[in-house]
Amino acid sequence: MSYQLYYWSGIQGRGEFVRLALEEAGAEYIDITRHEGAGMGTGAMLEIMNSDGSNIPFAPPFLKDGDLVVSHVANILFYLGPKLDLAPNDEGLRYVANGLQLTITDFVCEVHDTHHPISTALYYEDQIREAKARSAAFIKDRIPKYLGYFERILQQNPGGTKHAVGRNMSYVDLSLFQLIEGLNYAFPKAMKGYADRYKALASLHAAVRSRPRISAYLASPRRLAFSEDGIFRHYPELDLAG
Ligand SMILES: N[C@@H](CCC(=O)N[C@@H](CS)C(=O)NCC(=O)O)C(=O)O
Repeated sequence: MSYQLYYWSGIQGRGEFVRLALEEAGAEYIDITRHEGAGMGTGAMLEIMNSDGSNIPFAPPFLKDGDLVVSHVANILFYLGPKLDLAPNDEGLRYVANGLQLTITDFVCEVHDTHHPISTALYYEDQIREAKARSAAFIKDRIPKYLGYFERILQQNPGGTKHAVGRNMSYVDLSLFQLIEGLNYAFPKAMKGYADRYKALASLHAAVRSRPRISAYLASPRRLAFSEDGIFRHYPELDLAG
């Protein structure tokens, strides 16, 4: 039976981290809100979130596998990783992978806060002054701290510098690819020359991009373009040289 992915339609958003894993594995899945009909569409997603069940997600993305509903990107990938052969075999390393993914979750949250530093209930246009201040600090301190950390993780991986954890590709590598893609889109000035500063990360990004299933996915209509409705948004006034 195919996995059911629930996420806001029309954007990559946080759902993309899950999508990349499903695509790399060639897994059967349905992006529920991108389809119409019985049990499909945004209505079906909201129905689950508003239902009387005891396991209802606070926010998308969430995944349904049969009757099981799994929410939060890192938790979904922790669940899917072994099933899709995108997690280390070693149990201890699976927790390492989860720790890295949770760090990615934190980073994504900070990316979101560059354009919505005050409230998600307000428009970007109503918080531009704060967004500029937040983005300047993000570019100066947070991008180098997070990318420096992930670079060290790759450089110091006993399994080799090609992967974040273990000897093989995992969902963490796919998520790091998406992070770099998103940052390049949102902050091209800040990211200029990043490949010289973060060599292992840049190699990982190129390697993931050229994987057959990923490159086919990126060229397909399933891969939506980045936009100013998603997590990674390009507002030129927020982008500064790093
Ligand atoms: N920690 C969650 C965050 C989920 C999340 O913030 N989802 C957003 C869309 S990307 C949302 O719909 N949030 C609704 C809200 O916070 O009220 C994850 O990593 O999946």
